[in-house]
Amino acid sequence: MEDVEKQFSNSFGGTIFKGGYWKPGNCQARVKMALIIPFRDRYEQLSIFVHHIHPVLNRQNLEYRIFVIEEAGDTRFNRAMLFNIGFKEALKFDHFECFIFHDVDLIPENDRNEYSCPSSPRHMSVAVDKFNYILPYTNIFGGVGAFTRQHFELVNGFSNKFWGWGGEDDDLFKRINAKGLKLTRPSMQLGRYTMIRMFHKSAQPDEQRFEKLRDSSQRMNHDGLNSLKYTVESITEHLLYTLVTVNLEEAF
Ligand code: BGN
Repeated sequence: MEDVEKQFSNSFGGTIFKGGYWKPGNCQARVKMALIIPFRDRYEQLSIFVHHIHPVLNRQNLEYRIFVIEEAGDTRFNRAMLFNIGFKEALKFDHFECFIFHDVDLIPENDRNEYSCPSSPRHMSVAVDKFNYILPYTNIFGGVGAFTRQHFELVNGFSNKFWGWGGEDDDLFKRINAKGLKLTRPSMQLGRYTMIRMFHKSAQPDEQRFEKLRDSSQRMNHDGLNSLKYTVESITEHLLYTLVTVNLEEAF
């Protein structure tokens, strides 16, 4: 990470970045975007990610800040809750209108896959090398997704009830449908991603995810942004990202 930081302070004349914030110098960006990354113990991937993503976002002339939301303690990983927290904490920093929810291990291959928010929610990582650049199933919403602030609030964010791997993105897909929103996608040429693969132990699957998915639509109005509970341990503005470390309490 230190090497990556050095490289950015040189190549951009030290003008950008504190907390991973940037805005174009020669034009006014239409909206402010918050890029939210759920995180725990994946520093190698994070340094590769920020190394690649900043230049892409700069070339797209976006005004943005990168938030890394780190789950402290030994509670099971809750990707969805970390996204919800990122949404809330980002709004304490600035009036973001656009939110991109991003896994740390996905690198966009095509600069023209826009990191902005279209008029309906967007699944951006449609062609990932790990899945041989095809959609593994039609309703998949994993990897990278974009929402306007208004739409994310409308679906009450993600469910907070998925602990461990799997299902939370499928649940979000159901929320979008239940509110009559339509999921959009870039073409398979634009939405290409490389997954940074490392030898980490993967998270244990949430064994109850199938049952939880069955009552998605009944839960959505009381399980999400409006029932989110967490405590912030620290907020640190690193050069290339804002790190928000939080404690969660496992509850079902
Ligand atoms: C699916 C997972 C998603 C994940 C994709 C891609 C579930 C729920 C039971 C059907 N869904 O199987 O969360 O994004 O794989 O890895 O496990």
